[in-house]
Amino acid sequence: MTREMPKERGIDHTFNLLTEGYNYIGKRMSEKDTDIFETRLLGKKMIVMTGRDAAELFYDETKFKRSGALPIRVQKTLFGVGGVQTKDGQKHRVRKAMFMSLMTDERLGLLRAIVKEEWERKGREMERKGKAVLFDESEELILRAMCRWTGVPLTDVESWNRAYDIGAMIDAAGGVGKRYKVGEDARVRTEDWMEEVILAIREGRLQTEEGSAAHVMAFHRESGELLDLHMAAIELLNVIRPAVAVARFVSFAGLALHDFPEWKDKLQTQKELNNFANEVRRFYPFTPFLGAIAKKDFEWDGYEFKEGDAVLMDFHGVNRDPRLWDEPEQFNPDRFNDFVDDRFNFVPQGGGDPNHGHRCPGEPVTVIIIEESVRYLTGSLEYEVPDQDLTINMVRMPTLPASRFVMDRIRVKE
Ligand code: HEM
Ligand code: MYR
Repeated sequence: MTREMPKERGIDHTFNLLTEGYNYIGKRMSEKDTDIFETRLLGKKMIVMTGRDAAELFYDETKFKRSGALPIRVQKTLFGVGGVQTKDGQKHRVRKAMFMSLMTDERLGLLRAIVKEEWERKGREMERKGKAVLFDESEELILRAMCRWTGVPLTDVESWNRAYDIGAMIDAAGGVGKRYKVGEDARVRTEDWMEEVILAIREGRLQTEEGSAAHVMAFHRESGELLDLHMAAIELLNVIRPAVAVARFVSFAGLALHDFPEWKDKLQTQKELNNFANEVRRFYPFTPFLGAIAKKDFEWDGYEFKEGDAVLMDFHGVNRDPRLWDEPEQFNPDRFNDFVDDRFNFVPQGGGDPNHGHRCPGEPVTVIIIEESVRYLTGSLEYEVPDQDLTINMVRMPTLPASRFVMDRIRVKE
């Protein structure tokens, strides 16, 4: 027996999504007491799903594909047109393996050491300034660290502008008008930069370490052929850009230390630091949802899906689902002491297995950057948090504290 899917009435609800942001899906799920509903977004029928089981369904590659799922406006700002995010099947596997090969213990250990060094440099810089904005400083710091780690040359003269451009690409994903245009232009400039780097490596003008992302992207082959220059540039940027996006989590971590100061002294062990980083990824809003397209007709939980149906999976909702999390609205890193990860119940960067599906390959990079930032902020830096607007606008996607977390009277501890 099939059952009827709850429906949102009306011609189109894009306006509601844009004016309700992160709250749009959760509000309707609770109003309708459901894990699934049908609506119309951007003129198309859309099936919206939430919950752990829906996340598992979303990652079933026999049922869903990604090609055709990602709006071109998101590709032209955030992800790049035609990169790994849009591929399916064997093509995706081969491309994805290239990203996974960057994440060895040795390479990740190197990244941690680089991020630590960059924080020491940044601490002195912030001390000289006296007052600084954590979000902006983190974007620049992470870009420096990632350029060292990936083998991309970056001069002191360009680091702030490049970081600004990459930040604009991320920020534009959910923006319209000027915010979108600024991000689109920033992507064009940044892809040109990445193309120059790949070309210089291929022509032997730039030496890079084997195993570094720039080297891997420059020489990766598919069916015997090097990636075309533009695609290699997009994929190299698919390593650097999302790491810069971690600046959002770093400023949320700063906010957490401010709002829940009892944690400052509790972060002694590596495990405590790791729990804290994970709770920051769970608690604060980042990835709202992702889309996919049904590959065939099938039935799930009594509901009928038709080939070509577009679905939207609510990742934000899973991280705060009261069926999965005790008191989800409380910030409590200790919850990760006995948390059992089943790949679909904690999904700040997607779910499933990163080797096969589309789950983010960059979770270890993300966690390392958050951990080392929190270690530095709590262990090596003294600062005050002046009066400012720290509210998180839940309508804006992606969001961050309004003031971007201003710090004052900054001092490096002796
Ligand atoms: C994919 C989030 C950091 C590289 C994804 C996806 C999400 C995500 C939601 C899509 C999952 C899916 O399509 O099923 C984030 C967030 C980050 C972050 C919120 C931190 C702020 C990173 C880092 C890297 C990275 C640091 C690289 C070092 C990628 C790549 C993909 C991806 C290459 C595409 C994977 C694929 O399509 O197979 N990320 N990510 N991400 N992420 Fe991340
Ligand atoms: C990255 O740079 O790849 C990391 C961030 C990926 C998360 C996706 C967040 C999308 C936010 C806006 C989508 C709004 C579409 C209306």
